[in-house]
Amino acid sequence: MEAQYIIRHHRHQPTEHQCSSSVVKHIKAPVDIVWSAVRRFDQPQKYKPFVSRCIVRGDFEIGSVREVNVKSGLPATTSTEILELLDDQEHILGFKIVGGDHRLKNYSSIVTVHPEIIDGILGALVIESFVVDVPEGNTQDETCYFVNAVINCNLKSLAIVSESTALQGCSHPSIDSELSISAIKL
Ligand code: A8S
Repeated sequence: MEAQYIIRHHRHQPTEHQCSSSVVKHIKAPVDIVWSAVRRFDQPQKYKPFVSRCIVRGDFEIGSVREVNVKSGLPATTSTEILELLDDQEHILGFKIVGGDHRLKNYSSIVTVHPEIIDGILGALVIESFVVDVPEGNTQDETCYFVNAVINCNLKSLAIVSESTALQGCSHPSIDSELSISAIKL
């Protein structure tokens, strides 16, 4: 299934001086909850742990541009990003990095969210792929390693945010009493 989604939605054509890869994450929350976080092009800080601030020009339609500030400690301070694709039916978001103070030139990424059953519950399969220039002085492997690490952190955090939202929406009496029992034990 994963391979088919990748073939269908995540086809990048890297040139010789680019690298391309994809990261997959299984999340125990319904697609709608995961997608509602992913689609907010104006609020990447809701789940991306390295983003400190984001300002958007435009009405978050295709062509909207966001100015992202990243937290200190990274080889970057700002990033200018343009929304290229937003499909609420198929749950696809695509953006490109068009500027900023960092080393990722010609970065383009696609995120898709698909329904999936995980341990018998309704979950989501998230796939994020990218293509980017290999910066001067770095190898293809180093570049992929760096970007994959950033995306892995983003998707781990997306899972935490979505799974906690999914749990909040489920107020089952037996769960509530179990929670109060564990509170007493503490
Ligand atoms: C994303 C993906 C990436 C963001 C990278 C790869 C970035 O925001 C960080 C460090 C950098 O060196 C480049 O979906 C840049 O946000 C965390 C500032 C672009």
